[in-house]
Amino acid sequence: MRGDFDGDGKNDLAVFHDASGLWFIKYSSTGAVATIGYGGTGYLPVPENYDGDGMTDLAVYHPPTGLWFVRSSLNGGTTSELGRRTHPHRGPGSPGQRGPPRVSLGGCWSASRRHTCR
Ligand SMILES: [Ca+2]
Ligand SMILES: [Ca+2]
Repeated sequence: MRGDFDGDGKNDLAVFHDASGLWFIKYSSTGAVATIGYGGTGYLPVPENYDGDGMTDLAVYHPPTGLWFVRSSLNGGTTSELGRRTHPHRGPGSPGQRGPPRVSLGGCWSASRRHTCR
């Protein structure tokens, strides 16, 4: 699993151990490994940035009950929600920066007529 839990723009390595409900997250900013108890047996890890602050939030989904638990990186508070397992991708997304590549023409360009360039 990967996510940017510390918000430095780089992915952090994360492992969820469901038997103990422990998350092991290696923060890319410091290299330190954090151990956080969240979830447990039968829970699926679904980390995502749910609150839109740029940092991935710890989140687990419990299929038997259909409950989601999201721990906001903003205030550390847990939100639980009943819902189906659909990936709630609702972030702003990146608009992308596509466009024609900028090519320098060197200030000299001729289409059909002959030009002398120096
Ligand atoms: Ca990071
Ligand atoms: Ca967040």
